[in-house]
Order: sequence, then structure tokens, then C-alpha cells
Amino acid sequence: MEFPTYTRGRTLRRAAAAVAALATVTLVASGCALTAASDDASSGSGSGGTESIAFVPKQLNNPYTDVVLGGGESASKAIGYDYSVVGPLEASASSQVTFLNTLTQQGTNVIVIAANDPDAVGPALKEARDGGAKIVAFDSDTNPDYRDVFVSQVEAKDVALIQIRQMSEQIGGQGDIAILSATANATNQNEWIKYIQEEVDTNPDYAGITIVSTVYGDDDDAKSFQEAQGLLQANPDLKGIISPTTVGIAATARYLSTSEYKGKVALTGLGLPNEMREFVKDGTVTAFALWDPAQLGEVAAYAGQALVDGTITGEEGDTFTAGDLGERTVGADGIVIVGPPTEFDADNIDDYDF
Ligand code: RAM
Repeated sequence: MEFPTYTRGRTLRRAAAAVAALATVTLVASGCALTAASDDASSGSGSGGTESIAFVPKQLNNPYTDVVLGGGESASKAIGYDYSVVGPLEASASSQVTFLNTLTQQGTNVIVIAANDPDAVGPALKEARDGGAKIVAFDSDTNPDYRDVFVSQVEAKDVALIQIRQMSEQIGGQGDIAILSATANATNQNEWIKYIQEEVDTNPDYAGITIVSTVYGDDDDAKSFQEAQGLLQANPDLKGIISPTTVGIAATARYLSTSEYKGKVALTGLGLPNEMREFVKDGTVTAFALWDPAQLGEVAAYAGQALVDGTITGEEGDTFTAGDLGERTVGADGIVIVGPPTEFDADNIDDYDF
């Protein structure tokens, strides 16, 4: 499954936008002033009659986030909203609360949040909504009580099914495997892991597979690397690792690539093609999956606009147009699916640039 040609061109442009977003984020991080990093410093959030949209990712220093924000920024510009990004440098449960409080004080019209914890952000989001803000969750959902819609990359169960299938194919359906996740509270990670476990427990195709351990690299490169190393030390018979996080899979691949396990212990999960290319080419990784992260940011921005102008309220069946990406429908529980997932391997990885 590949993105159509028009999407490829857009992807390349978005990669450039992501670099710009990264530059912004780097400035913010190095200044240790984690405040709004607007495109145009003179256009404060919510000022001058222009609607404002603020993205609050799980953490700033994450290459995946940068690609999502590239899409969010270009769509925000297209709809004429003041765009900003604020967020923590690490993805701990309550790390986003102070940023949300500031956005509420500034009267931000749309808050787009990837939640580090479904409930820790609840009171701050409730206050934002009481002040009139629309809340779009993306990537990692909040408790549904605290947002208007959740823009989900792909159906959560499908994300899990791809990963366990790929793992099973790579280890011949037999053996002990482990999961190397992001943070322990992340809604998206926990949902995917739940469905992977459910498949292993109930699908006869996976009867020969046992998940022996789940560890957390906290979407921190060094910690993820150490956790990968620890998994192999603690489980000498391990046949494979599933890492449903771009940070985790890249760090695990780096560890495996120079270890005695290279080519012997399978690794799959969710990765950025640009970070995984060398490990596919050197034989550390056979196949992994992801969606187009920029589209996630784009659909989230358009969903925010549709909430502000009243096109949607978050009810099932509501529809809105996400720019060139076309019409999207709000499904059950206020979930909007971006899709589709793509599987990457040696044959197609050079076709992608994100
Ligand atoms: C990491 C984060 C993010 C997840 C991707 C696949 O960058 O954990 O939440 O969606 O991986």
C-alpha cells in the first residue's frame, strides 16, 4: 500500500515544513522558555480578530512530532489561523498542564493536544472549554469527556493488527516477544498494546507467540536504547521486539544493529522511514509500519476550524472538509480517522521522505 503520487509531492513539501517546525522548536527548547512559538511573533494568540490554534504535542523533542507539526502549520496557514506550538520536553503525565493554563489565559480558540495522560490534562482542558476553546485531541486521546473530537491516525485496532502480523511473519509464528513502548500512561500506546495482547491471547494464528515483557523507553532515545539492551539481557531467548513508537523503534534498531542479535532478533513497530532506512538496508529490520504523520496535523487543524465555525460539533456523522485531503466524517465516540497505514520494507522505503 502506497500513498498516491499527489500525496508524495505534498509529503516532500511537508518535510521542508517539518524542518522549519524543528527550527522553531529548537529555538524554544534552547531558550528554555517553553512559551508560544508563533510563526509571527507579533501576532499574539487570539489577537486582532484572527482565530488562534495552538498545538500541544506530547513532547517537543520528538522527530515524529516535528513531521505532524509541519502538517499542522501548513493547514493552519491555509485556513488563516494564528498558529503556535507549546509543550514539554519530556512526556510525563502532568507535563502539559501549565501550557494549557497559559493557552486558556491567552484566549486560544483551538487547542490541539496529544495527551500524555488521558486524565491528568482533564481539569485544564475543562477550564479551556469553559472559556470557549474547542479541543481537538490528536495522536494520543484524552478521556473523551475533555475534548470535542479525537483525530486518530488509523483505527487503533488496525495499528495493533499490522504490528503483530509483521512480527509473526518475521519469527515464523513462534517464540517469546517483548514490547518496548513510550510512556506508561500514553493513551495511544496502551490501546495498541491492549489489542496486540488480545490478538496473542485469542487469535489461533498467534498461539505460538508469548509476550514476556513490556518496557517503557519514555520516548527518550537513551532510555529506549537501554531498555532494548535490558530486554535482551533479561530474555536470552527473545525472538522479537515490537516497538509501537518512532523513538523506541529507532533506538532499538540502533542497539540491535551493532549487537550480536542483529538479523537474529526481529524488530517491528511504528517508525519514520527516514529514521529507519539505514536499519532496513543493513538487515537489522525487515518491515515496519506508520501512516503519514503530516496528514494527522493537517486533519487536526481542519477539524479545529470546523468546530469553531460550527460545521461540526463532534457528533457521530458530522462531516467536514480537510483541505486537499478531502471530506472526513466524525465516527463513534467523536473519533476522526486519518489513515491509511503503510508498511515499509526494502522494496518501498526509498519512496518515502518523512
Ligand atoms: C512516537 C509517539 C507517538 C506515536 C508515534 C508512532 O513518536 O509515541 O505518540 O504515535 O511514536
